[in-house]
Amino acid sequence: MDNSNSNSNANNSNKKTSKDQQLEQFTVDNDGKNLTTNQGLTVSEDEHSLKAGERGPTLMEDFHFREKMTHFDHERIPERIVHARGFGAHGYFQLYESMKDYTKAKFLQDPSVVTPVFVRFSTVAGSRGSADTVRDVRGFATKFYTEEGNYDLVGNNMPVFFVQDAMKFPDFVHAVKPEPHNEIPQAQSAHDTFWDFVANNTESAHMVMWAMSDRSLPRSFRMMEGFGVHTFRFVNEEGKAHFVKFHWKPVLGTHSLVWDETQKLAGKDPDFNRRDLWDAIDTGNYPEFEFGVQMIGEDEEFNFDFDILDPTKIWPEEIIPVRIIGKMTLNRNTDNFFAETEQIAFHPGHVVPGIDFTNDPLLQGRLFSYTDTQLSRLGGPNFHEIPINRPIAPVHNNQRDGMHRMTINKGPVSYHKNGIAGNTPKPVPAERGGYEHYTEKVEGRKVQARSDSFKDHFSQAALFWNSMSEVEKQHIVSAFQFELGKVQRKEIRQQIVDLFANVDSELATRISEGLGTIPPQTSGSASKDSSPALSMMNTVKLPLTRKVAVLAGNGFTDELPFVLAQLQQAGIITEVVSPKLGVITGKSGGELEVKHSLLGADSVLFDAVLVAGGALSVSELLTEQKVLDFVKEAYQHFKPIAAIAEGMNLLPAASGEGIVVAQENEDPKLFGQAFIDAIAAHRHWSRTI
Ligand code: HDE
Repeated sequence: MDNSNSNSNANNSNKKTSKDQQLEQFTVDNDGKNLTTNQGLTVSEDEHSLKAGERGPTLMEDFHFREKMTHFDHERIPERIVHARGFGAHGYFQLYESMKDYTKAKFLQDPSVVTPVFVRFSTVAGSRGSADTVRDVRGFATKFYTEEGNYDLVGNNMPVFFVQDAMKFPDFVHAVKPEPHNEIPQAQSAHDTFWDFVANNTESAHMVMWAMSDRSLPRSFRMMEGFGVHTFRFVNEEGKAHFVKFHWKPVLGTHSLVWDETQKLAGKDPDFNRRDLWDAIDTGNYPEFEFGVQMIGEDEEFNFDFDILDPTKIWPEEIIPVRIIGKMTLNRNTDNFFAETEQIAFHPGHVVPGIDFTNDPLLQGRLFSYTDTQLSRLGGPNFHEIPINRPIAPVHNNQRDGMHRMTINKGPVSYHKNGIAGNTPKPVPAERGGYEHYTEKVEGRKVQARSDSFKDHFSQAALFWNSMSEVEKQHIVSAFQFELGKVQRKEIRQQIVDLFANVDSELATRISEGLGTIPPQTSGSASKDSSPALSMMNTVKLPLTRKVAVLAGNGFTDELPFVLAQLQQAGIITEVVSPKLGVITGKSGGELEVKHSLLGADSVLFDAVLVAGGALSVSELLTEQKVLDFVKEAYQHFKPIAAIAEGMNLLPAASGEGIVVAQENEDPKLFGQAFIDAIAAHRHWSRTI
């Protein structure tokens, strides 16, 4: 496909990074090798255990059997307490412009420097084996392997969070996870304890708006934004600091699935988002994300009507623009899911000189939690030695021993200060690259309290609501209704309706419809502010890598191969779906390989549908009753649908937005282009309203 619009740095896209080279030392290829035990002993038999007689008991002496079984018995490690289900890939990051004026971070100085990265995307609430397409926040964690050590940007696909203080995180997670008495429901917020938490913790209101929006149903990991959420600090060479918020902007734009589709996908392809990422990288359609920063001076801290330390607040992009400073490209799939994606250990406290923290109370708590959790998850304090976690920068210190220690530290010295080793390893002063914490002045009494400036829980929830298009608003209302419909306790449903009246009374009234609740009595937020950047309607729209189901049978007409070539030229993926696998032959003898039988394919697996022309082809398709449902379902999910000539007999509507029909003798090129435009538009919402 044509990647020219997106991959300006094609030279780097297939080059091995320093991290790739480091990992190669640990990579083993068993292909063509002899079978051995873990002690390197070549074995002669791997199917039959050692027995006293062919029908006798297995002998303790069979060390190969015992080793094989013991290893197997211990294959699992605890899954992450949150973000258990994830998917990762390797890549690299490169700057567009030097950020020298703002930060001394080495990887943000020079546009020619290529920094290796590993990214892990995740859902939050579900277990490791849960479905990809559930309604949930997505994790977006990036490890930059910089020359100065690892920098982890451990973000989400939503810019705010449910709670303001880390003290409340275990409570929030307990509420959203399956209920403890029966471990139901899996990977769902649609249950009593989650909504009871929301009803009693009003600081969640803004994040709940995001969670009920289509942002929780990403079409692809490649099509979602990423946010650092907290306010961090950039510190430059002179020691001057700026507050900074981090953003990832997907080159393909931010796009979502629809709710009905996600529920079906959870059964049809629980790995939908994983597969999409894997396939994209595998076929050279490398996912790309631009890196953006919002910055404000230290002296501007109190210039806003929100507290910049409050993680339930955004900095509206219209007030503080996002400056795009670089791009990340993901260009290599993992060799081994467990070794890489499962064992990677992120931590917001992994920083480099030039990047520092703020007193955001959620961030402060995270700085404790992440190392702590790895201790039990990865079995001890040496998880930094696991290949995927190793920095490419050298590691020298006096930390020693512990479970699974791999490094063989030489010599008698393991303490500082020392005379024997000339007082090495030695600290390096900040002027020469040693990390120095920002010397922020702090004063105050020890209190367990929250600043009054954190107490506005509704204005930005209203800002979000006000910024939505009518379609997005309707989806939010439906999401609330679905979720609350699953809540058994009536009083919780009522509390939520009353709570969201503080955000917007129209929103609360609409939620209330059909829930058996009393419509809200209060009048709603006074805020009428909006931020166009929050609406996904204003995102980038491209047809690239969209997947089209091509419904065709034997006897398809000549326009089809022509249009397929045109779509492929535009970077669109086309897959033929037919009653039977194998090859189908067109009217003029051309052949097409069938990728899916109708039995194994479903419209939810595709972004658009194209029905071939030809009376024979259409009648063959109609031998499978399912074909009509296939097209109808795509229509109901607002997807672009195109048909060539007789193919239109399969469409549920002859015309309308996102329906493209090629009449006989029409120039197929014009038809193809109209379909490409319809695919780029993603969905055709006028079908709802
Ligand atoms: Fe996390 N979070 N989190 N989180 N988080 C974890 O660390 C935690 C928060 C995020 O792909 C855990 O290694 C606390 C916000 C991602 O491996 C754990 C608080 C944001 C991932 C943990 C938060 C995140 C995690 C579980 C509130 C967006 C997956 C396993 C104070 C900015 C990383 C692990 C991966 C994972 C704690 C809130 C993002 C338990 C205490 C806000 C993307 O340490």
